[in-house]
Amino acid sequence: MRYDFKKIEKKWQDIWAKNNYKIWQINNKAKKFYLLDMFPYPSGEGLHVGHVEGYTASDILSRFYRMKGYDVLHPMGFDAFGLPAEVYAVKMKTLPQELVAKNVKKFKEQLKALGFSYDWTKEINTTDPDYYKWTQWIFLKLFERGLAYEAEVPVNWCPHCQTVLADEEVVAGCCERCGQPVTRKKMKQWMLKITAYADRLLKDLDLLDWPERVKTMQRNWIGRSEGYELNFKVKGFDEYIKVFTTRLDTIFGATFLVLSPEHPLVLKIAQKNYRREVEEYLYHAGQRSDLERQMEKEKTGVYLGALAINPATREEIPIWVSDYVLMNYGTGAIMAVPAHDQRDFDFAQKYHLAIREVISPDGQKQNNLEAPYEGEGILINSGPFNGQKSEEAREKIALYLNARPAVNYKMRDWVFSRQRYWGEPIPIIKCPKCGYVPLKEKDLPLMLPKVKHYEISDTAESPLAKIKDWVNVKCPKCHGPAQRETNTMPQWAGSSWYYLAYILKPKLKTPASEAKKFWDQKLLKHWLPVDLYIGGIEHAVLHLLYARFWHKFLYDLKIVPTPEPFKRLVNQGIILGENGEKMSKSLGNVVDPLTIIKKYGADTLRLYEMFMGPLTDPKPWSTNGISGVYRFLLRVWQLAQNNGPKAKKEKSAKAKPRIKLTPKERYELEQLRHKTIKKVTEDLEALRFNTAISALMEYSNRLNFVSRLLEKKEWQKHLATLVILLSPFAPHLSEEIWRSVLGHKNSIQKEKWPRASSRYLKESEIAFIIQINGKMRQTLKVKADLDEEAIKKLALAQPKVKKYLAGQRVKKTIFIKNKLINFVI
Ligand code: ANZ
Ligand code: ZN
Repeated sequence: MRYDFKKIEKKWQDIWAKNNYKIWQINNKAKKFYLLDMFPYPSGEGLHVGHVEGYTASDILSRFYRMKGYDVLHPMGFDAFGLPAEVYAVKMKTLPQELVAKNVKKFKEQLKALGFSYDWTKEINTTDPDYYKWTQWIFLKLFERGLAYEAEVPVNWCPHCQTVLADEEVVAGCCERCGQPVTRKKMKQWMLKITAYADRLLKDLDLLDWPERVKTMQRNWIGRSEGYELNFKVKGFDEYIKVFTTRLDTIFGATFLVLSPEHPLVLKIAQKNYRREVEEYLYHAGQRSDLERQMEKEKTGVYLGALAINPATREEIPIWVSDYVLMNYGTGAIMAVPAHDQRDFDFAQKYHLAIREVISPDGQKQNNLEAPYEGEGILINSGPFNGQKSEEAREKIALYLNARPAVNYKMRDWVFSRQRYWGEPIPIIKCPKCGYVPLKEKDLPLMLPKVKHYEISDTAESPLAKIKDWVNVKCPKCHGPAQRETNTMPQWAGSSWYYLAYILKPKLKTPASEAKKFWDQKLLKHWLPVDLYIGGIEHAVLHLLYARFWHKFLYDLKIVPTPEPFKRLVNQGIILGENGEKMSKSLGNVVDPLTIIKKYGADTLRLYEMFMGPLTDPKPWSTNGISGVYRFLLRVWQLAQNNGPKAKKEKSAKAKPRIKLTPKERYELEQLRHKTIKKVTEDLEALRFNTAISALMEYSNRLNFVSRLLEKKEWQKHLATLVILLSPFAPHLSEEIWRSVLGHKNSIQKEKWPRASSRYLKESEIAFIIQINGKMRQTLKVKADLDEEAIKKLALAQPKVKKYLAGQRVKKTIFIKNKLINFVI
């Protein structure tokens, strides 16, 4: 029989689907495993090999843990809001709704064609009104607690995508999506106060079994910084400039102050003769985003004509304005210490400002001021603090000058509105009398109306603003005329809680006014936290930070029982093109998983992607590798065909007499069986898929070699073990052999995962005894089954033995295999 993978794979996929995936459901109150994949954005392009990599890994583990008796949650859904669908729908003159439905259908077909064991009864889609009803509900709760607010803020504006972008979506000054430069604009925006959770988001990273790299990225993104705030008196004004510094120990070297262009005191204290220049500077700075400002190498600034008093030295120092100081960090003003800070140093050099060293690496050496010394050291030129260590001086100077400890974060509040159509409507009504009026829970979902035109007006209003009968409503409070918010939520909203939606899928239709019923505590307590989350590194700070924030918020509402959503995170490595470069259309090195499935089958693709190398490593595609894996599966198939009970019957007429294995050979084969069980089990637990596959190949090679020499019963035992261990990787082939060849009625998936017996795992090394004249002189660890010649050689090389035998003649040697050798002298 031919290995007709097309027929086999289709057959089992249909059977699995027919019983509504009940086969994947196991009830076990005591042992659960929640295995989450990063759900895809259903683009028109379909699955790529990177999806297949992560999804195969999690599918293998799901099957493995089910066979180990765990109640496994392994769901899939679609993250379908967002700009690409909208842009594409406009281009194709269709509705995003229809486009998404089409793409989801295609994605599901592809996922099924890979044999993934998803529980499709838990499928979710972020654009389903029953789903976004709850996204809107969470927003209302955030609003209720003051964590969602509207503010006029300078935002990143992408002129190409015509929408606001979160800081996280701006990469090196350009739009993450389209690559065009981002500009600055002041706009009224909905914001989420993620900064209120900054400390907890930082601290609780310690609870997580996540890649250190991702944790570091989040730590840096949150950017906690401890320092002090203190006031500088402005000469001739009743005003103080408050600065934030992490290096209060350098204050005796603070030779000027710098204000951010947006600092409210700039125009107040600028002297008359300097005003015009200052105003011009402010205008130009206003055109540039924080990011552009920070990336600019050449520092610019102007003098305000005003002076401040350094509280430590009592000197009068000039006050400047420059855009290297950001308004939305610290206090928007700094004390500049050019001798010990690169930016201040550059600025002072350019504008010939005083540079005074106050920290010396060793208390003696001076730096000649060719470059700033930014490290810690011993204070010099610092009055009563000379000779102190910089780390210690900070606290003392703070007491001396009355400076307050302060903590700052790099992270900003999350800009949460988008001026586009294809997103969740924000459930807020703006009433001229009552202000912001949230929708009542019973009025959720606030449905996204259909629109004809997707263009954005010059005033940067969302396409929803043009649907007057949707926008104009009665105020729920005063019943006067009011208007709906027309911005929509960003793409990250729906994905911030989707792992909860899978758990609650059976309750998704609950009316929002019965929220208590929806957030089923029994279900949530059973499944949370997610035990293993597999996905790409690209979500290290966006999705993974937002989801943690929402989870913590829901934890505070006592809706979720755990402080963190994802206990363990694993990032799969990127799959590169055959040439070792990143797969891209322009390089022509993109591999389409469907082509591979057609040519070799899903089992081969699954197995190959796991065999390429460690899951977390980047690795290049190899066509050779794929056919190697295919040949392995083909051999397993042939192995089963040649030796199954059926095959035997057919051949019985001309059967040759079989030569049996010796008992020892049989024992060794049994040992290999147990060793393979142990190795595959341990490798799966540690996500070492590639080495598990190697072990299976080794076992199957050996079986191939001896298969004709085994009794039927024994043969079946070995074949069963092989296919059970193989079944998480290559589920179709294994199921086919299990049922058609081995004749089982139930799915292989219902089989218990085998256990290795320690009896067979004994070290094959033995302690060999060396005697001289019958007296034990030494034991020697050696491999089992060595012959006399080999043992003799080893024994005679031992120093101890040499000593006893020195100058003697060995009359006789007695050798007992696997036990002892006796030299008679
Ligand atoms: C004096 C000083 C001396 C500083 C020195 C550094 C070195 P992090 O670690 O990033 O928090 N700073 C404060 N607010 C700023 C703003 N809005 N825009 C730009 N720079 C700002 O850095 C804190 C340091 O960055 C602060 O400490 C301040 O410069 C500067 F030898 O104060 B420092
Ligand atoms: Zn009103």
